Amino acid sequence: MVSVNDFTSPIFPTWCPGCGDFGIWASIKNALVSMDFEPHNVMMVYGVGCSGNMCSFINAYGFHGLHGRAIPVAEAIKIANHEIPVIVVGGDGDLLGEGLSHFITACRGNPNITVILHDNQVYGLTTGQTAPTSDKGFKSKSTPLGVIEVRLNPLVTAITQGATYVARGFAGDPTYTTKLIVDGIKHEGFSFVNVLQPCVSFNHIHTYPWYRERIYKLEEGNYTPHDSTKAYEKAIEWGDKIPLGLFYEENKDTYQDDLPQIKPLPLVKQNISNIDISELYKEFI
Ligand SMILES: Cc1ncc(C[n+]2csc(CCOP(=O)(O)OP(=O)(O)O)c2C)c(N)n1
Ligand code: SF4
Ligand SMILES: [Mg+2]
Repeated sequence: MVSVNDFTSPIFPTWCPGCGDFGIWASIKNALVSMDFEPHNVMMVYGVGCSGNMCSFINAYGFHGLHGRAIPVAEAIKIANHEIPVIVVGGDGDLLGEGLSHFITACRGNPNITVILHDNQVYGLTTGQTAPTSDKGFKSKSTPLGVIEVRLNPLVTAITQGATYVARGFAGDPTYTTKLIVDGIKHEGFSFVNVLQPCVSFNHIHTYPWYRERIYKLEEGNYTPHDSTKAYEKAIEWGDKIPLGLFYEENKDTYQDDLPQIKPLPLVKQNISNIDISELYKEFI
């Protein structure tokens, strides 16, 4: 039996005390344990940021690449071996700024991977610049007079671009976030879990108490997550009331399902010892 300790690396996190990343860290480890995965059969891919630094704090296979490029790496890993779970961890700057086109492409393609987004509405690691999810008017080092653009809504983007599992958790409620992550990993297709994450150092508006006064769970009402129009209506709710939970889910073929080359066996298990590339090689000499 695996335990949380199996997924905990010897390096204690360097995050600021009280950072919401601790709650997401706990949620991810609890999810992996509850699904009975082992560190050697899970693949984690990280963006660059405070969020991505989790690469050093989780004991599992990990890839810490370039800012904004975690999703294409994860998709390639899934194509190479579609038998292992592939999980992306990244920030709002990483996944929705530098990496936005990859995020949209993944929503459209439905690769069977899970993306967990630390939504703190700032660039934490680089000490507090505006992120795509910052509210209009948010003052930061990079926008001292306030952000001019309207906020990018990650849930709306995911729902309207075809993502097949779209959920929102809160870093201050790791038990609930764990459940959303587990269900996301179980989902066959692209699963997206946006996690509201207080950044105690650089976002003094969206604090734990600010969220606690506003959040409620979708399942407490009469909500079913299979209608994209209703999901959109819930996804734009932001202010006095902020919904958490599963906004949308649907089943359709995954990117991997549409690749005949990997149908019989994962790519990594295919025998390549008697493939003759000499004819192909001649084209390059
Ligand atoms: C190509 C590139 N551009 C910019 C940077 C600098 N950089 C490092 S982390 C970061 C932003 C991190 O913000 P976010 O993705 O929201 O993660 P957080 O730290 O908030 O978890 C930036 C701009 C970089 N490393 N690489
Ligand atoms: S800067 Fe913000 S996001 Fe980064 S570790 Fe500190 S509190 Fe967390
Ligand atoms: Mg951020």
